[in-house]
Amino acid sequence: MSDCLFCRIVVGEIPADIVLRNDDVVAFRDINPQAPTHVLVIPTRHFATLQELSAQAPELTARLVDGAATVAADAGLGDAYRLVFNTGEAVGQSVFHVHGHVLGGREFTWPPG
Ligand code: DGP
Repeated sequence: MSDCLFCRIVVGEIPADIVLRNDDVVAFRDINPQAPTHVLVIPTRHFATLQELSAQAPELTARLVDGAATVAADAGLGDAYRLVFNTGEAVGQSVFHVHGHVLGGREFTWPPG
């Protein structure tokens, strides 16, 4: 059994509110939402960080970003959403299976905290 939390969500060992699934990508609602829409988009294959993913599987990186756009469209966000990849513990990455946060449905400020 994998000890990666998000790999276990991919195979259904841990339940999640899944909003999109295909061979390459799974998207599910964040357990601790920071906006009315807060969905995590992950590749079904394990890569720890965005750097690893983009270096080893650039086409999958594109499909992940496309999955985020689909999630945003399905949530009715139009083209107004934020896509965040925390990359590294120092900036807040806590789960080391690459994931994009799709956030929307409220006002956002810049720069982020
Ligand atoms: P990050 O800090 O960028 O690594 O984001 C990890 C996110 O994962 C965080 O927003 C909370 C979310 N999360 C952690 N555990 C679970 C879980 O078991 N289920 C779901 N749906 N989300 C989780």
